[in-house]
Amino acid sequence: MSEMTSPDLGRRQVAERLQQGNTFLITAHRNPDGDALGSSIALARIAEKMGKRTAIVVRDGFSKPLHNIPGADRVIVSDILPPDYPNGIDAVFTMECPEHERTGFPVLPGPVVNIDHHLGNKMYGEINYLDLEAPSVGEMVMQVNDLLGVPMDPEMATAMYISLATDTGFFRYSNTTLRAFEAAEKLVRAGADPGQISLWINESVTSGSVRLLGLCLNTMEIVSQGRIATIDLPQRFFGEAGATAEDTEGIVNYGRLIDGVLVSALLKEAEGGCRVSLRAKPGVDVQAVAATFGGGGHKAASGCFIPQPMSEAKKTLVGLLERAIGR
Ligand SMILES: [Mn+2]
Repeated sequence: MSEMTSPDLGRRQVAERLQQGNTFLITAHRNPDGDALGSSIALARIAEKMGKRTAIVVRDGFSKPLHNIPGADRVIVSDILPPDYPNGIDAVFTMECPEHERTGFPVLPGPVVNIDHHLGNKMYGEINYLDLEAPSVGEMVMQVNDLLGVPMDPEMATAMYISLATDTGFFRYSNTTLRAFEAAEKLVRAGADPGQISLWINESVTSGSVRLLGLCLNTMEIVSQGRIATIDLPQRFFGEAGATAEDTEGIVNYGRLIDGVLVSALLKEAEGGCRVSLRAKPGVDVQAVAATFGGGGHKAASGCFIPQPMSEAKKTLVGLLERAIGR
């Protein structure tokens, strides 16, 4: 639990735990994205190739494109952990969760293996493999596998590639480092197909999600001398668009497309307040803003819940964002 824990030590400990245990539970953060799912599926596949038993359980459903990840059909979406939990489980892997609460499950203390690349991770695991430089958690899993030497197959490589591609915005964001390209090279060599994966992820959304995007874009406001874009998603839009909760992926990014906009915020109406997604251009830290409401994420991509009605929450949020931007 020491703050001195280096990624190298964490990686070794994760590899050892996979070798020593037999039955593993893998979970990830609520509203799982491409990295949460890609890293979970890749880890399960590695463990299974080692002859271990695994189950992947996440709290919320996910967007249609992510169902194209080979192995997505084995991800269990459930409000509860398996009935035998924690009996007979040698480790619970929490993928991409800065706090164990982020899983949405009552994860008990004990053999928790925390694998993450988020700033502000609480180091709550028995093993904490935290690598802030990692382009994605799936890339961290790839590095664990490099230690284990399990032969990479195309399915495993595809899950890891999807984690890498989605977390780097398909190799556009500032985490698109040399390390990200080095990982991509390995994964393509192992059978990941970038063109096919892009079709699966970028061009396989539901019609409802595009209609929902249209409704949301019409609400966009650009404030604070063009530096902040806000987008509203009231509950009624779901019915009007024929969309589901899984269809909101990526809407927040549209504000950031605009020249001069430094932060884009999506405010989703929810029970007792709004769920907020924040995306920033380099130089602005939205993680700090999300943290004031108990949320978190990365400097460039964070989320939180504001217990206020939409219009009020927007005012509060814009005030804090203006301070984060400065001037
Ligand atoms: Mn990630």
